[in-house]
Amino acid sequence: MIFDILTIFPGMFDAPLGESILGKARERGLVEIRVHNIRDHAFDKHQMTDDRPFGGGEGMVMKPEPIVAAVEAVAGEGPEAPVALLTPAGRLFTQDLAARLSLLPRLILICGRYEGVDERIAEHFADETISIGDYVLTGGELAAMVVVDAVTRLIPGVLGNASSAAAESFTEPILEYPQYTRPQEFRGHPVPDVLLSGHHEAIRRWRRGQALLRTKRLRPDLFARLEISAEDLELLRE
Ligand code: 6GU
Repeated sequence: MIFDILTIFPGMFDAPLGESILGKARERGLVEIRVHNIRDHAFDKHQMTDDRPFGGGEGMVMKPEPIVAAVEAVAGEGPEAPVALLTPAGRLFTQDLAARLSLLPRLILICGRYEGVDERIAEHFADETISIGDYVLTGGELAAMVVVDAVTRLIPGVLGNASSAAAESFTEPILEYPQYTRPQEFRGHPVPDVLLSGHHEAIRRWRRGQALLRTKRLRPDLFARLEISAEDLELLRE
């Protein structure tokens, strides 16, 4: 899969996408991440990429022409690709959307700055708007990295297993169960006995119960969407 990232801060992408699983996936050719400077497509002598908002108000707004020029310049360099604008005013990024995006041959991501991007980009030139959560970042760059990370780990081969988690259309909306490793006791805090018992069935049930309880407490919104089995009910009562 190819990611084309359009940004006025290309330097932000230098280090973070070269390490660990993402770095390996790139080395192995499973993903290609290309970063493009929107400023290279600015047309005036000062290479302006933003301007004052029509109607007045605080902050600056990203101009449409350099963004569209950048999209058009990269569009030809590879397979057909949808264009997503990263903005806090976008559609919420979920595991579901990550799974759908991971099936694409290529994705073009436009990083907006937080004050805003001329609305004609979202309206007429982007196929999708994406926000990564209900908080405000200074720009879409970190959000783009989040999207690249979450999508890349779903590409077959990236996590070592050849089969695709993304191909499975359904991911259960539940939080992970707690994990422990050595030492068996750390500063007076022991690992739960059941994990040392060797009883695989008891461990499975304990993990399921912990995941259910944790989801119920911390994420009632997810818990409400869970399909609760008879065993789940039993585990929740314990
Ligand atoms: Cl995509 N951009 C900005 N600036 N802030 C955000 C965001 C995006 N998603 C959540 N907060």
